[in-house]
Amino acid sequence: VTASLAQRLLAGERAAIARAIRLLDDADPAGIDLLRDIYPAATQARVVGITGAPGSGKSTLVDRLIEAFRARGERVGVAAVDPSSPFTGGAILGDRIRMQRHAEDDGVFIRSLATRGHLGGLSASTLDVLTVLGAAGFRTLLLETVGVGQDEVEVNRVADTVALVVAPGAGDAVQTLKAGVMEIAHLFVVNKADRPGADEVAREIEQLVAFQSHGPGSDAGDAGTWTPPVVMAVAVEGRNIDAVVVALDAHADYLQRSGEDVRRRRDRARLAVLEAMRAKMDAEVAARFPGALDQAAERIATGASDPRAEAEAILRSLNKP
Ligand SMILES: Nc1nc2c(ncn2[C@@H]2O[C@H](COP(=O)(O)OP(=O)(O)O)[C@@H](O)[C@H]2O)c(=O)[nH]1
Ligand SMILES: [Mg+2]
Repeated sequence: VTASLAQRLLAGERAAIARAIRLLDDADPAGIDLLRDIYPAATQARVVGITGAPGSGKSTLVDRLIEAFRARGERVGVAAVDPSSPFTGGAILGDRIRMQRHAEDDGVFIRSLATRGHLGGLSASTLDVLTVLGAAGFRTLLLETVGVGQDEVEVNRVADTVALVVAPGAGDAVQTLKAGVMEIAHLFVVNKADRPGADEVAREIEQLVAFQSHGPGSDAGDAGTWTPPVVMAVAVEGRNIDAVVVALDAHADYLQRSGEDVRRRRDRARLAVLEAMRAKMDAEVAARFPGALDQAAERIATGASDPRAEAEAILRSLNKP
């Protein structure tokens, strides 16, 4: 008797992981059945978002974090939605060679999501990949996303912990943080601490954190509040990675003590349902009423109708058998 795909996946078999991701990508009905069988196992994983501007050193840091988590025996899954990521072929050759040491490690699975269309945008397929990897026993999932606006807010909804990577010399690095991005971070990594200006960047971030220490990133609970730590690192040399790991673990502890982990898991489930609904509705409208969206758009653009009325009309026709 051959084991089912779900069984092979739950056992962490690499070929089964790749096949599962492909089924879900193709919206194969077998993928939906599979999800039902593997979903409970996936909820055990913790998702760590690594975000920040292109070039700040996210992929280099991810590479070092893989090393650190592997050293203590954890299996690590990586999903990279950064189009400039070495994981996705966008970087210099040296980086890619460095990654290859993980390619032969069964405890590591790296998946690039750059070819998905949206630049860095999280999509249903991102959530699916995290589910598959979590179910396959990768208990720590690193999600690298390029830090441009909306995606950083999205990563906060998907990840349990978000680390924002900032590098000195990025000009308006701290200015960008002030513009609302910093609320989503549970941890700041001032990377490239070998470069001038790193101390100053760290100090400025610490001041900002102190100033708004009761923001959404530091939800009050029975276990008190969380104040995002600021950690300096030199990812390229593997310096101070231990401190980043300590901070990540401290946040995981905080989530558990405060019950925030349950809340975040619920939020993530809600997002997954909405994503699935949207995808299904899109597909159904396109299949059953091709051109309906274009016609609606035309009527709205010419002032003959409005978006709500058109949405209602499309929903009504979808509900007809
Ligand atoms: N000087 C210095 N360079 C680094 C450090 N970390 C990464 N880099 C370099 O910064 C560049 C961008 O790194 P990468 O990890 O691809 O950044 P990403 O776009 O945020 O993923 C690469 O050339 C890295 O080698 C660091 O700590 N110090
Ligand atoms: Mg990258």
